[in-house]
Amino acid sequence: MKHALFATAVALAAASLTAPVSAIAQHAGHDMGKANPAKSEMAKKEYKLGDLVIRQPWVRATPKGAPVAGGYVTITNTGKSADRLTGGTFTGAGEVQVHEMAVTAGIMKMRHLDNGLEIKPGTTVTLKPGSYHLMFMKLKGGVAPGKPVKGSLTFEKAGKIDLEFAVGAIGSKMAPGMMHKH
Ligand SMILES: [Cu+2]
Repeated sequence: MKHALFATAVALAAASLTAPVSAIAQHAGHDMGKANPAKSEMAKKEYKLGDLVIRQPWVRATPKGAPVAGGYVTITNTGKSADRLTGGTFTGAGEVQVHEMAVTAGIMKMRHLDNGLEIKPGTTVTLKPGSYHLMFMKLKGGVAPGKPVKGSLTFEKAGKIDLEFAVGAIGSKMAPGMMHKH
């Protein structure tokens, strides 16, 4: 995954030497522009909590009034023992759950992980669209594109950390500011 993203970045960088900027923007997909708020509005990208490194929390914007939204983040456990992501908070949401999404017999299903998501020592777990995710529920008014939204994550051992979720475009597959894979 990382490798593929890197290759895309290199390809884009190479293309920028010869192609007009508009062609590159088009290649990158129009979602990117929308998903990429002004730099000053970008949320902080890395947080540390005990042995955990928490990177790039983001939330996918929703249509107005949507009751749920998906939240995503990358967590690395640099410690010697496992921890679990059990939940968190999100401004405007009544409840935050940890979900798993998986295809079973050709059907995409979401499952609430009652006991949270294990982060084994020495591993990195990425919550992303189509996979593990945070489900922000009972939303008051959905999630508007634009400014980062305050929230928190809770871990069984490491405890709680306050952070900000950058807001990605409706339907976007990647965190705002990241390259798209083709
Ligand atoms: Cu879900």
